[in-house]
Amino acid sequence: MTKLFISDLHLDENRPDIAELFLRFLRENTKDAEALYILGDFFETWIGDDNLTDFNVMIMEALKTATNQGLPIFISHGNRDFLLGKKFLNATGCKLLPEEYVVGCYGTPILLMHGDTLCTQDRAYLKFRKKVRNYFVQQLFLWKSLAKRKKIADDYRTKSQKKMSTLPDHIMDVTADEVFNKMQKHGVQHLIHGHTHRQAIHEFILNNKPATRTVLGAWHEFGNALVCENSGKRSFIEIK
Ligand code: LP5
Ligand code: MN
Repeated sequence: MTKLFISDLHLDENRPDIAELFLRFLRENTKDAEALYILGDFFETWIGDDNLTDFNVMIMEALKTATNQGLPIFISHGNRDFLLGKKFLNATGCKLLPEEYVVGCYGTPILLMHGDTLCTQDRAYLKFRKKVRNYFVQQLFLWKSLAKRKKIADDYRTKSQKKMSTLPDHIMDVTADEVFNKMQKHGVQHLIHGHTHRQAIHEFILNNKPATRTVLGAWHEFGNALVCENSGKRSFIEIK
């Protein structure tokens, strides 16, 4: 038995190749899995559950087929798709994870997060995040037409891309102190997150005991997933 973890697929109709990888992953890599965890930024952007494009419907149907066949799928909000809501969850059978969630992994408690809130040096982003995670700001956005919402999301993306090209690398990475804070808060020795796209398993000492921080990679060129086996082994697989 295994538990699977993926994030940052950034599914987008302009990249049908990534969607194809994901569909293949569902068909071929989930046979022994007792659960799939998607830790945010599954979609490139999500402007509301009513944006039922052919592409979005095709992905939602694939999720529905998988959950119907008995694969529990848990999904967290990322900084691109935090508007995934009840209608999406009802249509797909996916369950929404809270921002910070401790999963029992064959006897080992592991903290799951998207990872954006670990980047505490990125003050401008945290300010932006506070604004767009406000319930009323979101309702105002959702009242707009799909065309207007798409334009706003595209503008955010352009601004974000411009800004990222000027930021030093370390600002966009997690802050070590914040990683320790979150792990201490939840009393865990292990953390899995995405967002930074810097795929790795970092090993360190926390409270005089071995600890790990596993960073899931993005699916820009090929897919990748972390496989946690019931033997305790944790490793990455590539989906090509
Ligand atoms: O996404 P990524 O990884 O490239 O960069 C992130 C941060 N950027 C973002 C923005 C997203 O890319 C785009 C969001 C799309 C949302 C769709 C729904 C819209 C709903 C809106 C209302 C409810 O998250 C980036 C980080 C980076 O990670 C590393 O951690 O640095 O942060 C930013 O770039 C944010 C800037 O610092 C501030 C942006 C200010 C935008 C100003 C307003 C634009 C006005 C346009 C509207 C008319
Ligand atoms: Mn992200």
